[in-house]
Amino acid sequence: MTALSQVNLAHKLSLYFVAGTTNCQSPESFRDILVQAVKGGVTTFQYREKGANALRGEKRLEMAKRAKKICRDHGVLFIVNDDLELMKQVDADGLHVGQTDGSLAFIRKETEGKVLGVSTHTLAEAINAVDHGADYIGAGPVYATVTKPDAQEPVGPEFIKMLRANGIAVPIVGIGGISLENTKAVIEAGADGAAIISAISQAEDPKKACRELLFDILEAKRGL
Ligand code: TZP
Ligand code: MG
Repeated sequence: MTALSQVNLAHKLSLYFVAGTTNCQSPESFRDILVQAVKGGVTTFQYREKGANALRGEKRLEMAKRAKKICRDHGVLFIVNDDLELMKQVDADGLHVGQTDGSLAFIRKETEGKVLGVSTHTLAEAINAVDHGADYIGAGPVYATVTKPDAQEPVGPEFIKMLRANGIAVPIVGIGGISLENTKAVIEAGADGAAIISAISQAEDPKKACRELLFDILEAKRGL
């Protein structure tokens, strides 16, 4: 990735909404919330379909296509979680994987020309992700979260500061328990963006929540 495209990616990751239908009341409300979120200023969206009632097969493919269209219509980067085949089928902008989603060397090869994000919880994982060509890394959970039942211990914003101090230069998004209460602290610690599920998907007014989150994120990025 060139220096210029890395700068663009860092900007594009500013307000990073993550969701699937199971984070919303129904598939219909998922679509509705995604539309509200992109109207509210989300810059990246990750389609993450997880859990017992997650859509599978054709339904999942159809929903991914719809989500991609909503994103494209609003200039929002569209990333698929975990599922390399789905990423290819819908020609998403990129893929996001965790530490147990397969060989990074293989995944990097299969995602050539796409944005690749990797979740990390330790410095060693972050270095390994960068060495394998990750375009950005997810760092977290920053704060305690109830959204991911198997989430590890929170690392706090200090973790992001530590990654920067140790030379991790690729764009970083913080994830886990991020809300209006703490989003500035995540950016001030050195993150380029905040990845959020519940503070958007469970918000009374997702569009307003996104506007407020983005305002705080951009202010923190400008050092205000
Ligand atoms: N990875 C680490 S924490 C988390 C994921 C997917 C869940 C984030 O959800 P929320 O609701 O924004 O805490
Ligand atoms: Mg995963």
